[in-house]
Amino acid sequence: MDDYEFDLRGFLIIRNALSPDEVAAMNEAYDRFPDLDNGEWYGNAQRRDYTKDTGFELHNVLDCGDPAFDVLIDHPSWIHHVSRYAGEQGTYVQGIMIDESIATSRGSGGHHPVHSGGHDASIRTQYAYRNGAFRCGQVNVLVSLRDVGPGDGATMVVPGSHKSNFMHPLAGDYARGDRMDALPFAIEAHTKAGDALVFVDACMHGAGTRMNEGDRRIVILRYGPPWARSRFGYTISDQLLERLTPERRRIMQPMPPLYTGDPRVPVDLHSTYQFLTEDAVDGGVSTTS
Ligand SMILES: O=C(O)CCC(=O)C(=O)O
Repeated sequence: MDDYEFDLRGFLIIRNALSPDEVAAMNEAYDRFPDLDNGEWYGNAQRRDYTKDTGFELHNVLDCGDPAFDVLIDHPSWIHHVSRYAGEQGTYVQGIMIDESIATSRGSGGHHPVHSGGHDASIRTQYAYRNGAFRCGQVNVLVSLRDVGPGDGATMVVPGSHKSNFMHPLAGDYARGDRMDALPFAIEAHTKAGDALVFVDACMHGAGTRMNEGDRRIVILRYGPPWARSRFGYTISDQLLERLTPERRRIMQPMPPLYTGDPRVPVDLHSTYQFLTEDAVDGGVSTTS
């Protein structure tokens, strides 16, 4: 059913993805965020609001220094979904990585203009299902830390738009800050604290205007094939890498250079990629087939 819904609509909602304790721990971590101006750093995370209306957006939050968020990296509620949809399964580049993680907090009047759509067809925004396998360029997981209902500025999606061949005629202008509240065919994704919205980035999305008082709190995780890289060039601190399990490190750390036999890449990292033979580790180029 999940595969059917994801293919049909481009998104699905996993209810109660986080436990109440996990939600509480992350809300406490939010409360510890310092007041930051745009561009300022908190550990290895940086406030970088997408637009003047999107609110407080702490990019690279997984590396802000607060371990409360570590559990998100490979959370059992969605790691199999993202691996299945964007993990290049069954190929020589099988794997998954997170290249962006953002803690957002948005107050009354805030919104996020609509963007993306299947018509773009860049590899990163691609949606594809071929020969029995999903080949998504990017899958987003948006985890709600507070209930998001009518008037709360919910994330909005245009169901099915990941397969669209045309740009939405009324998409407006992202840079101008056009709002998507009344965009035909767009719907709000209402969630409870702990729910996770999973969608292929190719599905048109954004967020409606928050009308209610208070702040919406969502953590955004962008998963993609392991060859992807951060657009903003954040590096991963030693502090984060040291405290992570090997499984979590593999998701956070970019794939090692392939086929180069680069002596700087530890052999145990090569061995995590099952397609590489001993020859490849030694500098050869052969792969298992
Ligand atoms: O803030 C939201 O709900 C939408 C976020 C969004 O559009 C994005 O992460 O690309």
